[in-house]
Amino acid sequence: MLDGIVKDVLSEKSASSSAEKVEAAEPAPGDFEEIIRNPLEKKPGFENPASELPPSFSGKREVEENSSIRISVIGVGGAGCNSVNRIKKNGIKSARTIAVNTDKLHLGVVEAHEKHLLGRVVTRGLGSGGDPSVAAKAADADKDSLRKLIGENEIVFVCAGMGGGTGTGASPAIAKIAKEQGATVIGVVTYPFGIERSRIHRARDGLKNLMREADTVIVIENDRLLSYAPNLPIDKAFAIADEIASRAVRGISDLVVFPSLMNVDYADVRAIMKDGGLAMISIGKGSGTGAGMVEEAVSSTRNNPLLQVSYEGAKGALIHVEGSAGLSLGDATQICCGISEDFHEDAEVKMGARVNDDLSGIAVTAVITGVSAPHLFEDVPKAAAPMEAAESEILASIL
Ligand SMILES: Nc1nc2c(ncn2[C@@H]2O[C@H](COP(=O)(O)OP(=O)(O)OP(=O)(O)O)[C@@H](O)[C@H]2O)c(=O)[nH]1
Ligand SMILES: [Mg+2]
Repeated sequence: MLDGIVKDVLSEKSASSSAEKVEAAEPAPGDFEEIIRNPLEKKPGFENPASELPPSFSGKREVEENSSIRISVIGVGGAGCNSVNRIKKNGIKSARTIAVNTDKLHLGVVEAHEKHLLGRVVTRGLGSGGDPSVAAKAADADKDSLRKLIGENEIVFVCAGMGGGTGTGASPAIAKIAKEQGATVIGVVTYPFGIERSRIHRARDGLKNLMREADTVIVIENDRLLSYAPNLPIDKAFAIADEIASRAVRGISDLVVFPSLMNVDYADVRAIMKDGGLAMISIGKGSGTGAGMVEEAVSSTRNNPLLQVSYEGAKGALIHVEGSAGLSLGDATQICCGISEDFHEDAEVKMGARVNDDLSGIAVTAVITGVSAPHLFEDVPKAAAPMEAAESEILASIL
């Protein structure tokens, strides 16, 4: 099945510029394979003049009015802003979106409730030149305006791609400010492809810094995406990573803000995400009914983690089960038990269940905290094997 999807993907027109990248369309709800297939359909560009953006958090119009839970999603750098763009275009109602970048051009083409050009005096809107220390200086110079921009929140998501300059260097400072102002801070970051070489070093340091400031950091390994679809063009792989980040954020955010069949409240999310450390996300699906559907949902969720980890010892999980009107609490509970069977005995596992009539089966989104992935922090071997042609092509399109 995957082969057919990859073929579909490769026959699509490829996007290479950042401006094109941000226009990748959002997929319909469904399983991981659908996420791979759907980001490829292009939508016309959008226009979002600054004058239409809400002036402040209190001025936000699209966020659910009854909610007393304030959630902000901050995209930092190119990848982070692309994720936020997707989250905003997917129509999030439970959170405010903020795009932050040192690159004025890219900021101009992304959609968000609010935008901030980072370190205007340091970088003059021209980007960080791939240097995290420049981005850290830019964040430091903008400390006061960032404090105002971020404001007080219950939950703040900080989205970024680790390995470049801006997201890697500025995310920790932004996470720190959000936390100082009272939020539970959840990082959602991608880890570069193995072939991005020097970026791996930067990513490793950036991830360590971010983990120091955020409560939980969800990592999506780009190499894992390619292991599901090895020949995927790079822009499609990024569109998929952005969609997965979008699902993680929207899943958690909607769970807290909107009532559902089985509710998860802010205290639940805080209990799991507070000091959650390294986390991973996995997406699964189930079709049919009864035991067969439960088994499929459990195995497809456990078998497609986007971070190479062992589940043993995992210390928490937030599992969101969505299904059509036939979804029973019994089935949802069994799915949850199956996914978490070998977690640490004191693991805190919370389940949310929601009826979604747009779905024909069951869709599962699981965020699992307290996992360990030592390979992310190991030194990258200096004498690497010669690059394959396909690898060089990927590298050329990233740099
Ligand atoms: N999810 C996602 N990841 C991306 C995208 N573009 C690049 N990446 C990954 O994110 C890493 C950082 O790239 P960017 O976000 O473009 O870098 P930046 O933070 O803007 O940093 P500078 O441009 O160097 O200031 C790259 O090494 C890639 O692994 C994207 O569109 N989506
Ligand atoms: Mg950039």
